[in-house]
Order: sequence, then structure tokens, then C-alpha cells
Amino acid sequence: MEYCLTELQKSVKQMARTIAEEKILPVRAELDEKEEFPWAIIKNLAETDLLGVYIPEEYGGLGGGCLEFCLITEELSRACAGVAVSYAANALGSFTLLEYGSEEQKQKYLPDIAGGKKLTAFALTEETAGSDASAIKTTATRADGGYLINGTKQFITNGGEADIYTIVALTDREKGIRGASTLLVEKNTPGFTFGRKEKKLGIRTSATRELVFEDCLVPEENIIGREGMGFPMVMRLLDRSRPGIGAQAVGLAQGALEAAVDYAKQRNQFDQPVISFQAVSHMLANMATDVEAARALVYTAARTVDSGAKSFSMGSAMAKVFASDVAMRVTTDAIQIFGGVGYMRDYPVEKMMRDAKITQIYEGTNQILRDVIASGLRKKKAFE
Ligand code: COS
Repeated sequence: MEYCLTELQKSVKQMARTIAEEKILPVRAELDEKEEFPWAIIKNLAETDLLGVYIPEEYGGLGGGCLEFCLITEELSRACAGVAVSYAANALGSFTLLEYGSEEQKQKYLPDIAGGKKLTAFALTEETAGSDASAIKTTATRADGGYLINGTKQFITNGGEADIYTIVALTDREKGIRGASTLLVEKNTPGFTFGRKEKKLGIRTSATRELVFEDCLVPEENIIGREGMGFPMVMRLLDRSRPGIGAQAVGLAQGALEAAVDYAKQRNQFDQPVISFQAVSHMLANMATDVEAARALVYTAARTVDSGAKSFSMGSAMAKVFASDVAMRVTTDAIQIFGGVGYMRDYPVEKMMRDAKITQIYEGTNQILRDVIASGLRKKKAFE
């Protein structure tokens, strides 16, 4: 399909593909097995400026937007979704700063993020606040010299590895979620430590860790925007980042589709390649159609984010829901086409299926996102 990509889009996509094929493919099974953070690959992404693709040129980035970010995420995910999410979580950790940060904050942090000198993470989720994001309990209380943070964040991607954390905490507990604010916390700030490192089904090279805050004092200037603006900021951040999860799902599904086609062409049964059986070739045809439909939706959602549209909740949610369901279906069918060997770790498709599952869960479960879409439908005055 022709997506009419710009020169910048074609070039970042190609660079990401080269890194994926030369640097990720040879080590993905080992990274998965050892559950090691892919620092060498993050370094490659920094050297090629891909880490700062969405950051404006004045702060050292490439000046791209959501679509460029999605193209890179998709290419990395085609090789390894665990590497792709480590890359994508860095953007999640810096989007709020980019959109709402003061000029001083941007000058201070963005050049190092764009250059890959500092990695970021975003922390919203807590034990009591998953789908119900408004149930956070972490507090940031005004104190001499800034805010005193107390609480524990759970399941934080890039946790322990990142240098800068964008966290959401209650600056006014009385007001509940309307008293939430977004703050930047740097690694090594006294009172900020890392708890349990999770052992996961998939995306095992990525780091998923608890963040523990015990009387952690951050300076007043670390608040992003105004006190009480935290929740709407986070909702908008998630609207902006969900096409990225869609792109991760599309990359995963594309990788599984390619592996299944290659295998079906070379695997002989009953004296012929299994792709010559209609039962198999129609499965592949459905997989290819699903992947292309998901890609078209993800790119359109990303272009809507980049268009400057005021609201893009529905399109972003649709892209994430549809693409992640496709990724789960296509990776599962890829194993089916491989048959018995697909279930073994010698081939990459079992890892792809394990990796795909999380795309239906994180950054809003597909159940919550169907609520977001339905709520958009309820609010719509007319269909264009
Ligand atoms: N953009 C901007 N503001 C938004 C918004 C959006 N997309 N969605 C909601 N808001 C605002 C609302 O306007 C409302 O503001 P006011 O207080 O001024 O009225 C406020 O946020 C609360 O909105 P709402 O009442 O709809 O929030 P709910 O508590 O019902 O939660 C859901 C809404 C379920 C959609 C939200 O909790 C959610 O997205 N959950 C999933 C969380 C998630 O994705 N977690 C994964 C994190 S991985 S990093």
C-alpha cells in the first residue's frame, strides 16, 4: 500500500529497519532469555538521532511528529517488541514536558533526551490505580524548597534504567484527581529508589519496575504546568501515545506474518509446500489484510495527532484497540502455521505471541478503550 511518506518519514523508517535487522535480530532471543535491558541498541538509536525524532530541531531533535515516531516503533517491533517499547516509553516520558513544559524546563532536559544522553519514563499506574487511573494515592505535598513525594508507582516501563521520570501525584489530596499534578523527578534524588523488577510473559528485554518515593524532595520548578492540571494532561498524553502502541502491534504482526509466509513456502507436507493448501494460504491472506488495515488506521491516527486537531481520543483508541487485537490474532495464527515447531523457542513466533498480549493491556486495556470510543460516540452531535 502507498502511504505517501515524506522524505524524513522514509529515511527514519529505513534507519530503524537497518538497526532492527543488523543489531536487533541477531540478539533478540538472547535479550528475551536473559531479560536484559537493550542498552547497546538504545545507543545505536541515539547515534542515529532516532531517539529524538519527535523533538523540535531547536532542542536538538529531528522535528518529526507522531507518525515518524510510529514508523520507527513499527520497524523496531517487527524485530523485537521489547526493544520497541523501551524506545517508545522514552517518548511517553517526555511528551508532557514537550507539550506543557516551561521554556526553562525544555532547555534543561530536551537536548539531553534528544541526544540519547538521558532516557525517560512515565509513571502513572499504582497498585490501586490501573484502569481507574484517577485512584492514584501518591502525594506531592508542598514543603520548604519544593514538593515532598510519597508513594509507590507500579509496572513502570524503563523503571530503574531511565534518568528522568515524569510522575503523576496528588498535590491536593482533598480534591482527589482534580488535585493531581505532573512532576519531573531525576534518578538519584534522595528518597527515590526502585522496588521490584517484574518477571514478565513477554517484552522481557524491557524493564518494568516499581518506583518508591519516601519523603523525596523535588524543587518547585519541577512541576510541569500548573497544580491540578495533572489528570487532563495525562489523558491527553495517552491519546497522543496510543497510536505508538498501535504501531508496536502492527510491527509485531508484520514480523509474524513474514515469518509464517517464509515458513509455509519452505515446509513440505504431502509432497508440496504447505502454502499451496488453501486452508493455509487463506489464513495468510486474512493475516496480511488485517495487518494492512491496522497499519492504515494507525498511520491515520498518527496523522490526526500531527494535524493539530484539538481532540484525537477516539481515533487513537481505535488504532490501539484494532491493531493490538490484530497482533494477538496474527501472532497466534503464525504459530498455527508453523505447527509444532512454532511452539518451540527455536523459532521467533512464540516470542511474538507472548509479546503481543501486552499490547491489548497497557496504555489502556482494550475494554477501557472501547469505553473511550463509546463515550466519543455518545458525545458526537453529527457524523461527517
Ligand atoms: N483529554 C483531556 N482531558 C480529558 C480526557 C482527554 N482525553 N479524558 C478525560 N479528560 C478530563 C475530563 O474532561 C475531566 O476533566 P474535569 O475534571 O475538568 O471535568 C477529567 O479528565 C476526568 O475525566 P473522566 O471523569 O472521564 O475520568 P474517569 O475517572 O472516568 O476515567 C478513563 C476515564 C477510564 C478513560 C481513564 O481513567 C483512563 O484512561 N484509564 C486508563 C488508564 C490507562 O491508560 N492506564 C495505562 C497507563 S500505562 S502509561
